[in-house]
Amino acid sequence: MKKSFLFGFLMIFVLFLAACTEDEGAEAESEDESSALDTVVDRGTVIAGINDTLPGFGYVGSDGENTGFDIDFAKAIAAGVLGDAEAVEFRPLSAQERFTALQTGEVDVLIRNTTWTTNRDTEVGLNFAPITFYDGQGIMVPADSGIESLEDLEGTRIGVETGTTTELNLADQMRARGINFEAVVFDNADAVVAAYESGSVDAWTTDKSGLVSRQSIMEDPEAHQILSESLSKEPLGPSVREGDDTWYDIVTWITLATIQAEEFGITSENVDEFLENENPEIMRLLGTEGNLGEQLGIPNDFAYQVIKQVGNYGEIYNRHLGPDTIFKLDRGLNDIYTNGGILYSPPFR
Ligand SMILES: N[C@@H](CCC(=O)N[C@@H](CS)C(=O)NCC(=O)O)C(=O)O
Repeated sequence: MKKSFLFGFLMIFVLFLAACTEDEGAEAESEDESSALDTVVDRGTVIAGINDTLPGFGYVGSDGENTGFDIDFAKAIAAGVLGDAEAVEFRPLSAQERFTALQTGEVDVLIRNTTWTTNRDTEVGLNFAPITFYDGQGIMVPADSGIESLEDLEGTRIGVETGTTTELNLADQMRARGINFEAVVFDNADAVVAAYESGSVDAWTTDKSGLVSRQSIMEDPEAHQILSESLSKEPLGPSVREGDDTWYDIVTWITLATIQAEEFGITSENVDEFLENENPEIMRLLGTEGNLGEQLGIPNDFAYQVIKQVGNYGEIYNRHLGPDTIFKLDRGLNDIYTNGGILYSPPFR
């Protein structure tokens, strides 16, 4: 009697558990249903939140087109998902606007010198794809100011943009070193730089990439110097809305495809020859064997399209920041791990 009661109770419990599991499955499905992937495919374009004030990273070129390192990663997503690197709509966003634009669905992806931090990953509701640029915060001062270190900034006014990690790091670092200064806060990069160039602030600070970039369009670039000290780690990369695993995986693996292609020596120039290659790892990457693209929900040749239309990581880097550009930025950490950097793709399998 007791046994059958126990059995009956267990059965009800098991059914209850199954119902719960089904509910979770349904929830996961409905999350998938609202994936940015469907929106992007229906619309026929990717909407990318970008910067249009940072030469080399995200800028409007002389032809009126958005161009730069970050812009190419947005194009890579369009190439991988839609087979057309030009199928991107660019939405320029200031530091303050960027997270709301992603949260509200105004943009599908944010690719705009944005630092991966805990708070952005949690409370702000973002998910970060792999880091595309390892950076650090720096400070720019007039070359003839005599300022050589952070300690020399005692009693100065320093310009900084609101809504950035820059603002927070500056406060942290100066407090930790007991340096008194006045932070003068602006809500866009042009305003900070204008204040600095007019002399109403003594120095200004942002990611070193941002300093180098903006220096290139200053009236007299030689008249300024970037202090050698770094105030922080600024790992920059694409981000998407939390809760959309499908889209997150797509943006992640498209970004990684550029890194893996560079490691394999596959470029936009030679990728067609690699279609005949019989190395299984290369075949899986290019989609000539296996179905990794289909597993992601995008065409199987996604990596081929990314490499062919946009290039591998090194090509993207060199096109905008490398030795043939005004920036001539050393690869440093932003090199493949086999070449002294820390770019490393998990396996395509
Ligand atoms: N990486 C930092 C800073 C990014 C940032 O937004 N920097 C400013 C200063 S250069 C910028 O790009 N502003 C562009 C603009 O306001 O147009 C972060 O994610 O908070």
